[in-house]
Amino acid sequence: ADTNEQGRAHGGLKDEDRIFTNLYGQADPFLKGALSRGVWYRTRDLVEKGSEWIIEEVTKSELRGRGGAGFPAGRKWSFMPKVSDGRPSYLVVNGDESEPGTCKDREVMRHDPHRLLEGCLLAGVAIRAKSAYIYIRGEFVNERKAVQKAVKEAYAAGYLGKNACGTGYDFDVHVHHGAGAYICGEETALLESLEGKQGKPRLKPPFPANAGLYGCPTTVTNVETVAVTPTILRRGPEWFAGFGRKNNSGTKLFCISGHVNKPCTVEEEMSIPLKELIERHAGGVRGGWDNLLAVIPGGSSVPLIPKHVCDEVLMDYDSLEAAKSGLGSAAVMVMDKSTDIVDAVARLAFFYKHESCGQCTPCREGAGWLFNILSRMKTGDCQVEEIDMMQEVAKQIEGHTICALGDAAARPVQGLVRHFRPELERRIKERVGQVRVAV
Ligand code: L3W
Ligand code: SF4
Repeated sequence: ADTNEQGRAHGGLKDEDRIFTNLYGQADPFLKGALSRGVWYRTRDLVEKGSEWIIEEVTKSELRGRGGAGFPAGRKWSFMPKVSDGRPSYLVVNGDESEPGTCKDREVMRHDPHRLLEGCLLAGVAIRAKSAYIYIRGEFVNERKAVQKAVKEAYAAGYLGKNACGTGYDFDVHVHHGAGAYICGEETALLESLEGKQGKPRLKPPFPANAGLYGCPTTVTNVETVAVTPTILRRGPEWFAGFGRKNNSGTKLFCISGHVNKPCTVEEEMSIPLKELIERHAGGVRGGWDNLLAVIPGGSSVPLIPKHVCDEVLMDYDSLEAAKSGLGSAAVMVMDKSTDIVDAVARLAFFYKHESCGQCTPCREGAGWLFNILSRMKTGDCQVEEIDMMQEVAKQIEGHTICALGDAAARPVQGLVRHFRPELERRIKERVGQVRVAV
Protein backbone atom coordinates (compact mmCIF):
# COMPACT_ATOMS: atom_id res chain seq x y z
CA ALA A 1 0.00 0.00 0.00
CA ASP A 2 1.07 3.60 -0.53
CA THR A 3 2.30 5.21 2.64
CA ASN A 4 2.29 8.80 3.82
CA GLU A 5 5.35 10.66 5.03
CA GLN A 6 5.26 8.80 8.37
CA GLY A 7 5.17 5.44 6.63
CA ARG A 8 1.49 4.93 7.50
CA ALA A 9 -0.82 3.55 4.83
CA HIS A 10 -4.04 5.02 6.17
CA GLY A 11 -3.60 8.32 7.97
CA GLY A 12 -6.30 7.65 10.55
CA LEU A 13 -8.80 4.95 11.38
CA LYS A 14 -12.22 4.82 9.76
CA ASP A 15 -15.26 3.43 11.58
CA GLU A 16 -15.28 0.26 9.46
CA ASP A 17 -11.71 -0.45 10.56
CA ARG A 18 -12.52 -0.43 14.26
CA ILE A 19 -12.33 -3.72 16.14
CA PHE A 20 -13.96 -2.39 19.30
CA THR A 21 -17.20 -0.99 17.91
CA ASN A 22 -18.87 -0.92 21.30
CA LEU A 23 -16.05 0.82 23.13
CA TYR A 24 -18.31 3.54 24.44
CA GLY A 25 -21.06 1.14 25.43
CA GLN A 26 -23.68 2.46 23.03
CA ALA A 27 -25.08 -1.03 22.51
CA ASP A 28 -25.81 -4.18 24.51
CA PRO A 29 -22.48 -5.56 25.79
CA PHE A 30 -23.86 -9.05 26.23
CA LEU A 31 -24.60 -11.97 23.94
CA LYS A 32 -27.35 -10.51 21.75
CA GLY A 33 -25.38 -7.33 21.13
CA ALA A 34 -22.13 -9.22 20.67
CA LEU A 35 -23.65 -11.50 18.02
CA SER A 36 -24.90 -8.46 16.14
CA ARG A 37 -21.33 -7.14 16.13
CA GLY A 38 -20.00 -10.35 14.58
CA VAL A 39 -18.55 -11.93 17.72
CA TRP A 40 -18.78 -15.76 17.75
CA TYR A 41 -19.44 -15.72 13.98
CA ARG A 42 -18.26 -19.09 12.60
CA THR A 43 -15.70 -19.35 15.40
CA ARG A 44 -15.79 -23.08 14.78
CA ASP A 45 -14.08 -22.61 11.37
CA LEU A 46 -11.24 -20.68 13.03
CA VAL A 47 -10.81 -23.25 15.82
CA GLU A 48 -10.73 -26.07 13.27
CA LYS A 49 -7.82 -24.46 11.44
CA GLY A 50 -5.76 -25.37 14.49
CA SER A 51 -2.92 -24.13 16.63
CA GLU A 52 -0.21 -23.70 14.02
CA TRP A 53 -2.45 -21.72 11.67
CA ILE A 54 -3.55 -19.35 14.46
CA ILE A 55 0.02 -18.72 15.60
CA GLU A 56 1.17 -18.20 12.01
CA GLU A 57 -1.59 -15.67 11.30
CA VAL A 58 -0.96 -13.77 14.54
CA THR A 59 2.79 -13.73 13.79
CA LYS A 60 2.15 -12.40 10.28
CA SER A 61 -0.10 -9.67 11.70
CA GLU A 62 2.91 -8.39 13.72
CA LEU A 63 0.65 -7.99 16.76
CA ARG A 64 2.77 -6.98 19.74
CA GLY A 65 1.60 -7.57 23.31
CA ARG A 66 -0.64 -4.71 24.40
CA GLY A 67 0.14 -4.86 28.13
CA GLY A 68 3.20 -2.63 28.04
CA ALA A 69 6.22 -4.65 26.95
CA GLY A 70 5.23 -5.00 23.27
CA PHE A 71 6.59 -8.54 23.00
CA PRO A 72 5.49 -10.15 19.68
CA ALA A 73 2.35 -12.14 20.50
CA GLY A 74 2.83 -14.91 17.92
CA ARG A 75 6.39 -15.52 19.16
CA LYS A 76 5.23 -15.67 22.79
CA TRP A 77 2.52 -18.19 21.97
CA SER A 78 4.99 -20.28 19.95
CA PHE A 79 7.10 -20.83 23.11
CA MET A 80 4.39 -23.14 24.46
CA PRO A 81 5.02 -26.91 24.18
CA LYS A 82 3.69 -28.57 21.01
CA VAL A 83 3.61 -31.95 22.71
CA SER A 84 2.54 -32.27 26.33
CA ASP A 85 4.92 -33.85 28.84
CA GLY A 86 1.91 -34.63 31.00
CA ARG A 87 1.47 -31.15 32.41
CA PRO A 88 -1.53 -29.14 31.21
CA SER A 89 -0.99 -25.79 29.47
CA TYR A 90 -2.80 -22.69 30.71
CA LEU A 91 -3.86 -19.38 29.26
CA VAL A 92 -3.87 -16.53 31.76
CA VAL A 93 -5.41 -13.25 30.69
CA ASN A 94 -4.01 -10.23 32.48
CA GLY A 95 -6.93 -7.93 33.29
CA ASP A 96 -5.23 -6.43 36.34
CA GLU A 97 -5.09 -3.06 34.59
CA SER A 98 -3.56 -0.80 37.25
CA GLU A 99 -0.98 1.26 35.40
CA PRO A 100 -1.78 4.89 36.23
CA GLY A 101 -3.64 6.50 33.33
CA THR A 102 -4.59 3.19 31.76
CA CYS A 103 -8.27 2.36 31.27
CA LYS A 104 -8.56 0.44 27.99
CA ASP A 105 -8.93 -3.17 29.17
CA ARG A 106 -11.59 -1.88 31.54
CA GLU A 107 -13.62 -0.65 28.56
CA VAL A 108 -13.25 -3.97 26.74
CA MET A 109 -14.37 -5.96 29.79
CA ARG A 110 -17.27 -3.58 30.43
CA HIS A 111 -18.60 -3.15 26.94
CA ASP A 112 -17.36 -6.05 24.83
CA PRO A 113 -16.70 -9.04 27.11
CA HIS A 114 -17.69 -11.66 24.51
CA ARG A 115 -14.94 -10.41 22.19
CA LEU A 116 -12.50 -11.21 24.99
CA LEU A 117 -14.00 -14.65 25.56
CA GLU A 118 -13.88 -15.55 21.89
CA GLY A 119 -10.24 -14.43 21.95
CA CYS A 120 -9.63 -16.70 24.95
CA LEU A 121 -10.88 -19.72 23.04
CA LEU A 122 -8.76 -18.95 19.97
CA ALA A 123 -5.62 -18.06 21.94
CA GLY A 124 -6.27 -21.16 24.07
CA VAL A 125 -6.41 -23.38 20.98
CA ALA A 126 -3.20 -21.71 19.71
CA ILE A 127 -1.27 -22.66 22.85
CA ARG A 128 -3.09 -26.01 23.29
CA ALA A 129 -4.65 -24.96 26.61
CA LYS A 130 -7.93 -26.35 27.84
CA SER A 131 -8.43 -23.68 30.51
CA ALA A 132 -8.12 -19.94 30.74
CA TYR A 133 -8.03 -17.77 33.84
CA ILE A 134 -9.03 -14.14 33.49
CA TYR A 135 -7.44 -12.18 36.33
CA ILE A 136 -9.40 -8.97 36.91
CA ARG A 137 -8.20 -6.01 38.94
CA GLY A 138 -9.70 -5.90 42.45
CA GLU A 139 -11.30 -2.49 41.98
CA PHE A 140 -13.04 -3.59 38.75
CA VAL A 141 -16.21 -4.91 40.35
CA ASN A 142 -18.56 -3.99 37.50
CA GLU A 143 -16.13 -5.35 34.93
CA ARG A 144 -15.85 -8.62 36.81
CA LYS A 145 -19.64 -8.90 36.90
CA ALA A 146 -19.84 -8.16 33.17
CA VAL A 147 -17.22 -10.77 32.29
CA GLN A 148 -18.85 -13.33 34.59
CA LYS A 149 -22.24 -12.74 33.01
CA ALA A 150 -20.72 -13.13 29.54
CA VAL A 151 -19.00 -16.37 30.61
CA LYS A 152 -22.32 -17.73 31.81
CA GLU A 153 -24.00 -16.80 28.54
CA ALA A 154 -21.18 -18.33 26.49
CA TYR A 155 -21.43 -21.64 28.38
CA ALA A 156 -25.21 -21.70 27.97
CA ALA A 157 -24.87 -21.05 24.23
CA GLY A 158 -22.26 -23.81 23.85
CA TYR A 159 -19.41 -21.47 22.88
CA LEU A 160 -17.40 -22.45 25.94
CA GLY A 161 -17.16 -25.64 28.00
CA LYS A 162 -17.33 -29.17 26.61
CA ASN A 163 -17.21 -29.31 22.82
CA ALA A 164 -16.78 -25.55 22.59
CA CYS A 165 -18.49 -24.12 19.48
CA GLY A 166 -19.18 -27.71 18.36
CA THR A 167 -15.50 -28.31 17.60
CA GLY A 168 -14.87 -31.25 19.88
CA TYR A 169 -12.40 -29.04 21.82
CA ASP A 170 -13.16 -28.64 25.53
CA PHE A 171 -12.36 -25.19 26.88
CA ASP A 172 -13.11 -23.66 30.29
CA VAL A 173 -12.82 -20.04 31.37
CA HIS A 174 -12.44 -19.08 35.05
CA VAL A 175 -12.77 -15.53 36.32
CA HIS A 176 -10.51 -14.51 39.20
CA HIS A 177 -10.94 -11.24 41.04
CA GLY A 178 -7.73 -9.62 42.38
CA ALA A 179 -7.44 -7.85 45.71
CA GLY A 180 -6.12 -4.47 44.63
CA ALA A 181 -2.34 -4.64 44.32
CA TYR A 182 -0.57 -3.03 41.32
CA ILE A 183 2.21 -5.59 41.48
CA CYS A 184 -0.23 -8.38 40.62
CA GLY A 185 -0.20 -7.01 37.05
CA GLU A 186 3.38 -8.27 36.78
CA GLU A 187 2.91 -11.65 35.17
CA THR A 188 4.65 -13.86 37.74
CA ALA A 189 3.17 -11.98 40.72
CA LEU A 190 -0.19 -12.54 39.07
CA LEU A 191 0.51 -16.28 38.89
CA GLU A 192 1.50 -16.35 42.55
CA SER A 193 -1.70 -14.52 43.41
CA LEU A 194 -3.79 -16.95 41.33
CA GLU A 195 -2.17 -19.78 43.28
CA GLY A 196 -3.39 -18.14 46.48
CA LYS A 197 -0.07 -16.70 47.62
CA GLN A 198 1.17 -13.16 48.14
CA GLY A 199 1.65 -11.37 44.83
CA LYS A 200 5.44 -11.34 44.79
CA PRO A 201 7.21 -11.58 41.41
CA ARG A 202 9.30 -14.64 40.64
CA LEU A 203 12.75 -14.60 39.15
CA LYS A 204 12.79 -15.10 35.36
CA PRO A 205 13.89 -17.42 33.78
CA PRO A 206 12.13 -19.75 33.93
CA PHE A 207 9.54 -17.85 31.89
CA PRO A 208 5.89 -18.79 32.35
CA ALA A 209 5.96 -20.66 29.02
CA ASN A 210 8.21 -23.20 30.76
CA ALA A 211 6.98 -23.04 34.35
CA GLY A 212 3.95 -20.83 35.00
CA LEU A 213 0.71 -21.49 36.81
CA TYR A 214 1.11 -24.46 39.22
CA GLY A 215 4.49 -25.05 37.56
CA CYS A 216 2.84 -25.75 34.19
CA PRO A 217 3.42 -24.13 30.78
CA THR A 218 1.48 -20.87 30.78
CA THR A 219 0.98 -17.91 28.51
CA VAL A 220 0.16 -14.71 30.35
CA THR A 221 -1.22 -12.12 27.99
CA ASN A 222 -3.08 -8.83 28.08
CA VAL A 223 -6.86 -8.37 27.62
CA GLU A 224 -6.51 -6.20 24.49
CA THR A 225 -4.06 -8.64 22.86
CA VAL A 226 -6.50 -11.50 23.31
CA ALA A 227 -9.55 -9.48 22.32
CA VAL A 228 -8.15 -8.37 18.94
CA THR A 229 -7.17 -11.90 17.93
CA PRO A 230 -10.54 -13.07 16.51
CA THR A 231 -10.76 -10.03 14.21
CA ILE A 232 -7.18 -10.53 13.02
CA LEU A 233 -8.00 -14.14 12.15
CA ARG A 234 -11.21 -13.15 10.35
CA ARG A 235 -9.95 -10.13 8.44
CA GLY A 236 -6.48 -11.51 7.86
CA PRO A 237 -3.04 -10.59 9.16
CA GLU A 238 -2.31 -8.34 6.17
CA TRP A 239 -5.31 -6.19 7.05
CA PHE A 240 -4.04 -5.67 10.61
CA ALA A 241 -0.41 -5.21 9.58
CA GLY A 242 -1.57 -2.56 7.10
CA PHE A 243 -2.12 -0.08 9.90
CA GLY A 244 0.74 1.85 11.43
CA ARG A 245 4.32 1.18 10.35
CA LYS A 246 6.63 -1.82 10.06
CA ASN A 247 7.13 -3.41 13.54
CA ASN A 248 4.52 -1.01 14.92
CA SER A 249 1.44 -2.29 13.24
CA GLY A 250 -2.25 -2.60 13.88
CA THR A 251 -4.98 -0.65 15.53
CA LYS A 252 -4.48 0.31 19.16
CA LEU A 253 -6.50 1.50 22.13
CA PHE A 254 -5.24 4.81 23.51
CA CYS A 255 -6.41 6.26 26.86
CA ILE A 256 -6.17 10.05 26.87
CA SER A 257 -6.47 11.82 30.21
CA GLY A 258 -5.37 14.95 32.04
CA HIS A 259 -5.54 18.48 30.69
CA VAL A 260 -7.50 17.82 27.52
CA ASN A 261 -10.98 19.03 26.72
CA LYS A 262 -12.49 15.57 26.25
CA PRO A 263 -10.66 12.71 27.97
CA CYS A 264 -11.40 9.41 26.25
CA THR A 265 -10.33 5.91 25.36
CA VAL A 266 -10.21 5.52 21.60
CA GLU A 267 -9.09 2.97 19.04
CA GLU A 268 -6.78 4.50 16.45
CA GLU A 269 -4.16 3.52 13.97
CA MET A 270 -0.79 2.78 15.52
CA SER A 271 1.82 5.44 14.70
CA ILE A 272 -0.69 8.27 14.68
CA PRO A 273 1.14 11.51 15.62
CA LEU A 274 0.57 12.33 19.30
CA LYS A 275 -0.67 15.81 18.42
CA GLU A 276 -3.20 14.45 15.92
CA LEU A 277 -4.41 11.87 18.45
CA ILE A 278 -5.07 14.50 21.10
CA GLU A 279 -6.63 17.01 18.73
CA ARG A 280 -8.79 14.58 16.76
CA HIS A 281 -10.17 12.61 19.70
CA ALA A 282 -9.68 14.48 22.97
CA GLY A 283 -10.73 17.95 21.87
CA GLY A 284 -7.17 19.27 22.10
CA VAL A 285 -5.11 20.48 25.03
CA ARG A 286 -6.91 22.76 27.50
CA GLY A 287 -6.04 26.31 26.40
CA GLY A 288 -4.62 25.14 23.06
CA TRP A 289 -1.55 23.17 21.94
CA ASP A 290 0.80 25.99 22.92
CA ASN A 291 -0.40 25.63 26.51
CA LEU A 292 1.08 22.11 26.63
CA LEU A 293 3.89 21.47 29.11
CA ALA A 294 4.55 17.74 28.85
CA VAL A 295 2.96 14.35 28.20
CA ILE A 296 3.49 10.95 29.74
CA PRO A 297 2.70 8.93 26.61
CA GLY A 298 2.51 5.33 27.81
CA GLY A 299 1.38 5.03 31.41
CA SER A 300 3.39 6.18 34.42
CA SER A 301 6.14 3.63 33.82
CA VAL A 302 7.58 5.54 30.86
CA PRO A 303 9.42 8.88 31.08
CA LEU A 304 7.58 12.10 30.31
CA ILE A 305 8.31 14.05 27.13
CA PRO A 306 8.23 17.85 26.90
CA LYS A 307 6.18 19.83 24.39
CA HIS A 308 8.84 20.17 21.69
CA VAL A 309 9.11 16.36 21.55
CA CYS A 310 5.31 16.01 21.55
CA ASP A 311 5.17 18.25 18.46
CA GLU A 312 6.75 15.54 16.31
CA VAL A 313 6.50 12.16 18.01
CA LEU A 314 4.40 9.27 16.66
CA MET A 315 2.43 7.00 18.97
CA ASP A 316 4.35 3.80 18.42
CA TYR A 317 7.11 1.73 19.98
CA ASP A 318 9.99 2.92 17.78
CA SER A 319 9.18 6.62 17.66
CA LEU A 320 8.64 6.88 21.42
CA GLU A 321 11.73 4.82 22.15
CA ALA A 322 13.78 7.17 19.97
CA ALA A 323 12.33 9.99 22.09
CA LYS A 324 13.71 8.19 25.20
CA SER A 325 10.21 7.25 26.35
CA GLY A 326 7.95 4.34 25.37
CA LEU A 327 4.48 3.32 24.20
CA GLY A 328 3.95 1.22 27.35
CA SER A 329 0.25 0.75 27.91
CA ALA A 330 -0.60 3.69 25.59
CA ALA A 331 -2.03 5.80 28.40
CA VAL A 332 -1.49 9.39 27.33
CA MET A 333 -1.42 11.74 30.33
CA VAL A 334 -1.47 15.35 29.25
CA MET A 335 -0.12 18.14 31.46
CA ASP A 336 -0.62 21.79 30.59
CA LYS A 337 1.42 24.71 31.84
CA SER A 338 -0.56 24.97 35.08
CA THR A 339 0.98 21.66 36.22
CA ASP A 340 3.47 21.55 39.05
CA ILE A 341 5.65 19.03 37.22
CA VAL A 342 7.77 18.19 40.28
CA ASP A 343 4.67 17.54 42.34
CA ALA A 344 3.24 15.35 39.57
CA VAL A 345 6.39 13.20 39.44
CA ALA A 346 6.59 13.12 43.25
CA ARG A 347 3.03 11.75 43.26
CA LEU A 348 4.11 8.95 40.92
CA ALA A 349 7.15 8.27 43.10
CA PHE A 350 4.80 7.84 46.05
CA PHE A 351 2.74 5.38 44.01
CA TYR A 352 5.76 3.16 43.27
CA LYS A 353 7.04 3.35 46.83
CA HIS A 354 3.58 2.30 48.03
CA GLU A 355 3.20 -0.52 45.50
CA SER A 356 6.72 -2.01 45.76
CA CYS A 357 6.42 -5.57 47.07
CA GLY A 358 9.61 -5.05 49.06
CA GLN A 359 11.54 -8.12 47.89
CA CYS A 360 14.47 -6.26 46.31
CA THR A 361 16.49 -3.73 48.26
CA PRO A 362 17.08 -1.32 45.34
CA CYS A 363 13.35 -1.06 44.66
CA ARG A 364 12.12 -1.09 48.27
CA GLU A 365 14.65 1.46 49.53
CA GLY A 366 15.28 3.35 46.29
CA ALA A 367 11.61 4.09 45.59
CA GLY A 368 11.35 5.56 49.10
CA TRP A 369 14.46 7.67 48.58
CA LEU A 370 13.17 9.02 45.28
CA PHE A 371 9.89 10.00 46.90
CA ASN A 372 11.61 11.66 49.86
CA ILE A 373 13.99 13.72 47.73
CA LEU A 374 11.24 14.73 45.31
CA SER A 375 8.95 15.78 48.15
CA ARG A 376 11.60 18.20 49.34
CA MET A 377 12.44 19.29 45.81
CA LYS A 378 8.86 20.47 45.31
CA THR A 379 9.58 23.36 47.64
CA GLY A 380 13.26 23.69 46.83
CA ASP A 381 14.26 22.30 50.24
CA CYS A 382 17.28 20.55 48.74
CA GLN A 383 20.89 20.91 47.71
CA VAL A 384 21.60 21.16 43.96
CA GLU A 385 23.80 18.05 44.30
CA GLU A 386 20.70 16.07 45.19
CA ILE A 387 19.51 16.29 41.58
CA ASP A 388 22.45 14.13 40.55
CA MET A 389 22.04 11.98 43.63
CA MET A 390 18.43 11.32 42.66
CA GLN A 391 19.59 10.32 39.19
CA GLU A 392 22.20 8.03 40.70
CA VAL A 393 19.55 6.36 42.90
CA ALA A 394 17.38 5.83 39.79
CA LYS A 395 20.37 4.31 37.98
CA GLN A 396 21.06 1.98 40.90
CA ILE A 397 17.46 0.71 40.81
CA GLU A 398 17.24 0.22 37.06
CA GLY A 399 18.13 -3.28 35.94
CA HIS A 400 18.99 -4.44 39.47
CA THR A 401 15.66 -5.83 40.56
CA ILE A 402 13.53 -8.93 40.11
CA CYS A 403 10.77 -7.26 38.14
CA ALA A 404 10.07 -4.19 36.03
CA LEU A 405 8.42 -2.22 38.87
CA GLY A 406 11.86 -1.07 39.98
CA ASP A 407 12.67 0.22 36.49
CA ALA A 408 9.24 1.82 36.35
CA ALA A 409 9.90 3.71 39.60
CA ALA A 410 13.14 5.06 38.16
CA ARG A 411 11.80 6.29 34.81
CA PRO A 412 9.52 9.21 35.77
CA VAL A 413 12.42 10.69 37.74
CA GLN A 414 14.82 10.18 34.83
CA GLY A 415 12.40 11.98 32.50
CA LEU A 416 12.00 14.84 34.96
CA VAL A 417 15.73 15.41 35.35
CA ARG A 418 16.37 15.00 31.60
CA HIS A 419 13.86 17.63 30.58
CA PHE A 420 13.27 19.86 33.61
CA ARG A 421 16.66 20.23 35.30
CA PRO A 422 16.59 24.05 35.01
CA GLU A 423 13.22 24.08 36.81
CA LEU A 424 14.62 21.89 39.61
CA GLU A 425 17.64 24.15 39.94
CA ARG A 426 15.42 27.25 40.00
CA ARG A 427 13.34 25.84 42.84
CA ILE A 428 16.40 25.01 44.88
CA LYS A 429 18.00 28.39 44.20
CA GLU A 430 14.86 30.32 45.03
CA ARG A 431 13.68 27.99 47.82
CA VAL A 432 10.25 28.51 46.25
CA GLY A 433 8.18 26.91 48.98
CA GLN A 434 10.21 28.02 51.98
CA VAL A 435 8.96 30.52 54.48
CA ARG A 436 11.70 33.11 54.82
CA VAL A 437 12.26 34.28 58.36
CA ALA A 438 14.07 37.58 58.75
CA VAL A 439 16.92 37.41 61.26
C1 L3W B 1 9.81 -16.80 26.98
C2 L3W B 1 11.75 -15.50 26.66
N1 L3W B 1 9.03 -15.71 27.23
C3 L3W B 1 10.12 -12.39 27.27
C4 L3W B 1 7.74 -12.97 27.70
C5 L3W B 1 7.56 -12.64 29.17
C6 L3W B 1 6.41 -11.65 29.11
C7 L3W B 1 6.63 -10.91 27.81
C8 L3W B 1 7.29 -9.58 27.94
O1 L3W B 1 6.81 -6.12 31.68
C9 L3W B 1 6.31 -3.95 30.85
C10 L3W B 1 7.17 -3.37 31.96
C11 L3W B 1 6.28 -2.29 32.54
N2 L3W B 1 11.13 -16.71 26.71
C12 L3W B 1 10.99 -14.36 26.92
C13 L3W B 1 9.61 -14.53 27.19
N3 L3W B 1 9.13 -13.29 27.40
N4 L3W B 1 11.28 -13.03 26.97
O2 L3W B 1 7.38 -11.78 27.01
O3 L3W B 1 8.35 -9.66 28.82
P1 L3W B 1 9.15 -8.44 29.36
O4 L3W B 1 10.12 -8.97 30.35
O5 L3W B 1 9.70 -7.67 28.20
O6 L3W B 1 8.10 -7.47 30.06
P2 L3W B 1 7.12 -7.65 31.33
O7 L3W B 1 7.83 -8.17 32.54
O8 L3W B 1 5.90 -8.38 30.92
C14 L3W B 1 5.78 -5.32 31.15
C15 L3W B 1 5.53 -1.88 31.31
O9 L3W B 1 5.22 -3.08 30.68
N5 L3W B 1 4.35 -1.15 31.61
C16 L3W B 1 3.40 -1.72 32.44
C17 L3W B 1 2.15 -1.55 32.25
C18 L3W B 1 1.13 -2.09 33.14
C19 L3W B 1 -0.08 -2.29 32.62
C20 L3W B 1 -1.28 -2.59 33.37
O10 L3W B 1 -1.48 -2.20 34.47
N6 L3W B 1 -2.14 -3.30 32.69
O11 L3W B 1 -0.27 -2.21 31.33
C21 L3W B 1 4.23 0.07 31.01
O12 L3W B 1 5.14 0.63 30.43
O13 L3W B 1 6.98 -1.22 33.09
O14 L3W B 1 8.33 -2.81 31.36
O15 L3W B 1 5.19 -12.32 29.05
O16 L3W B 1 7.29 -13.77 29.89
N7 L3W B 1 13.06 -15.47 26.39
FE1 SF4 C 1 9.10 -6.32 44.35
FE2 SF4 C 1 10.14 -4.03 43.47
FE3 SF4 C 1 11.57 -6.24 43.42
FE4 SF4 C 1 9.51 -5.98 41.74
S1 SF4 C 1 11.37 -4.76 41.76
S2 SF4 C 1 10.06 -7.79 42.94
S3 SF4 C 1 8.10 -4.82 43.08
S4 SF4 C 1 10.79 -5.18 45.26
